[in-house]
Amino acid sequence: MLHVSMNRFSLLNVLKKYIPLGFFILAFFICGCDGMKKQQLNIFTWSGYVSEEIRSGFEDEFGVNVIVDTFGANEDLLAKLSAGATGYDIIMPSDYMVSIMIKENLLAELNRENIPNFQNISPLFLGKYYDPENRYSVPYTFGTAGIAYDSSKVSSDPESWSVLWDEKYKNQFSMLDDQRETLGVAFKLLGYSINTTDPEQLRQAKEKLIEQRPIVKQYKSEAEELLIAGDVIMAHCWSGDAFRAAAERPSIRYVIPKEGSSQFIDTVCIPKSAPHKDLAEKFINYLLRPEVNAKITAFTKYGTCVPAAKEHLPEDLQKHKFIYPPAEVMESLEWLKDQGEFTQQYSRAWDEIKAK
Ligand code: SPD
Repeated sequence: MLHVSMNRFSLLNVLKKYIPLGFFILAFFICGCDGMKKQQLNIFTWSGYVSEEIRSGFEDEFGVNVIVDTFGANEDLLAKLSAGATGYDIIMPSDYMVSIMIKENLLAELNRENIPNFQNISPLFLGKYYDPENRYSVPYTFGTAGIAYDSSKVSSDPESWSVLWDEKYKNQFSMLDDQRETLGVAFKLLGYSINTTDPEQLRQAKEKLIEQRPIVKQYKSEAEELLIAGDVIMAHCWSGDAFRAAAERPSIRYVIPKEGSSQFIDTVCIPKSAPHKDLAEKFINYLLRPEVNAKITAFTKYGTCVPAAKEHLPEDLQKHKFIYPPAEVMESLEWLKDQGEFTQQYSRAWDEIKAK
């Protein structure tokens, strides 16, 4: 009996001692876990643009989670942000879309003090028309649009955009699912600027693409997937994606047709609505480290805007012709520009083409 009551006594003492600790642990799990939860960086970018190595490298070093979501055209990115999407910390619009987003008040100003590696960027890629003081954007990569083709299946090397109207290739090629780029092909074929705002020239380009519609296998921005799978033997394609496809299928070549084409700089920006702006600036600074930036080029196969990154790249990637076309080809390239109100007319024409 005595033994039992002593046990009760000591049990009571134990409870008195540990109940407050139990409450503390419970409270910690209920209230504290949120504070302990890893921060999350949400990236909205082009497919094939942020590798697993870049993603996990940042996660491990900064103790955060990184989520990557993708889009296939600048207009899709704009539509999502304009519709009120607020979760993204990092977005990657191209040149002309940066100027549209600045006008629409969708971008946050970058605090350069948090991005000391900004100094690693070549001045060649700074101060461009779309963001003259780079207050909102840093360059990520650069490239061109052209035709990727499987040289083992396409009888002669394409020289002109007109090959994409050749009935012989019916259902064997794809076009970019991108209104400015694809209208740009028709403008160039007709001898116009890709930035024309002449309604008659736009009408002709629209008719040209409507005429082409029945022989197009697919409109797809991720053309490298179709080329690698052998679903198409030719594709209107961006240079890095053609390069990635060629790495998998060595018979794939890339050409910029004689009529000329578009060139672009894709950038890194922070939306005004970003939930984690500080973390986003850390990420931008990380991307601008030469050794990290070299990994971007090695993965995306687009050009680097950080000259010191080249020291970390194999010689082939430092001067490959897919990335660095010869001077005479460069002269035939145009930058897509924000054409203000006329953009609606491009969109209307594009919708009509796609609806056919
Ligand atoms: N797979 C990555 C594709 C990136 C293409 N950016 C193109 C911009 C065109 N204006």
